[in-house]
Amino acid sequence: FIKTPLTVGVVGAGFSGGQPRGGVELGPTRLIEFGLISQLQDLGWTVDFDEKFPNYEHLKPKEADIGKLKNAKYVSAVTQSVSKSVREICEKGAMALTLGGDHSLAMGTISGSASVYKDVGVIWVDAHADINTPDTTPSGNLHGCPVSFLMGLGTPVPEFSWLTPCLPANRIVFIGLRDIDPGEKAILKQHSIKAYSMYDVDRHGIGKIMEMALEYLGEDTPIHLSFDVDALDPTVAPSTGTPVRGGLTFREGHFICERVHETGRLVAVDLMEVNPTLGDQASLVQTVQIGCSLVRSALGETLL
Ligand code: B3U
Ligand code: MN
Ligand code: MN
Repeated sequence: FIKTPLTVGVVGAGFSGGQPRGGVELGPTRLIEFGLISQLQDLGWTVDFDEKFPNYEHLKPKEADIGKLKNAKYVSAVTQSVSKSVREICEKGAMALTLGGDHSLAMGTISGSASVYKDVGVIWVDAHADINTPDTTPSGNLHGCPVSFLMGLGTPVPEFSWLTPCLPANRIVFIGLRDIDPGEKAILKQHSIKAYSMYDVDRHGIGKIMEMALEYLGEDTPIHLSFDVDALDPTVAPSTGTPVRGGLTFREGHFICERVHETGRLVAVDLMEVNPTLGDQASLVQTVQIGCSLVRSALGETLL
C-alpha cells in the first residue's frame, strides 16, 4: 500500500539571545542551505516551510536584562513567538521541527507541543541539564535554564508569566549529561528527575538507555525530542558554543533519533546549538551535516 506522506512543519529559529556567543542564530540558515528541506522531502515528508525565516529583531527590547538573567525580555518575547508557531503546527497534526538557535528556545518549543499534547514526554539530549533556575544560574545565560522555566521551578520572573508550568518533573528524561552545576544536581535529585549521564551510557549502552527512557515515559506517550548538538562529542560536532569532552558518538546520537522515530509517537523535534561560525570550515561542514543527518534519522531515514 502507499503510505500517505506525513507533514513536518519547520520553524527556523535563528536566535542567540539565550547565551553570549554570536553565530548560533545562523544555525537554521546553514542547515537549510545544506539541503535539509529537500532531504526530508526525499524521505516522503511534506515539508511545510516558509522560506522567509521568522525575524525576531523587532521583538528586541531596549532594556533586555532582568536582574542577572541576561536578555530575559528578549528571550521571553522570542520564545513566546516560537511557542505559538510550534502549537499551530501541532494543532494541524503535523510534526514540529525547530532549528535553533540556542536552547533557551525550548521554552517555546516544549510549551507549544505541551499545549496540544498534554501528556507529552520529553527526551532531552544534551551535555548540560539546562535546569538552572533564576536563583541557581551561575552565568545568567537563559539557555542554561529552559527546563526549570518549563517546570515552574525557582523564583517566578514576571516577564515570563505567559509561560505557565507545562512540564511535570516525571515527563522528561535526560541523556548525555556530563557538565552539570551543583545547583542543577540538587534539583535533579530533589525532583527525582530521570537523567542518564555519559557514565550511564557507557555502563548500559545506548540501546538499553533508550529502552529505559521510553519505558519510563510510557507506552503511548507523544514524544518531544530536544536535541542539543553539544551532546555529541566535540570531535563529532565541533561547531557549538559550549563543547564538552566525552560526549556521544556519531552512532549513539543517531541511534537516539532512530529509536524515537521507530516508536511512531514523535510529535516534535528540536535541533539546537549548531553555531556555524565556530571553528574552521571543516568543522562547520561536519557539524551542519551531522545536524541534517540527525534530523533525517529522527524522521525515519535509517530504518529499513
Ligand atoms: N550550566 C551552565 C553552562 C551551560 C548550560 N548550558 C550550556 N552551558 N550550553 C549555565 O550557564 O547554566
Ligand atoms: Mn542545551
Ligand atoms: Mn548543551
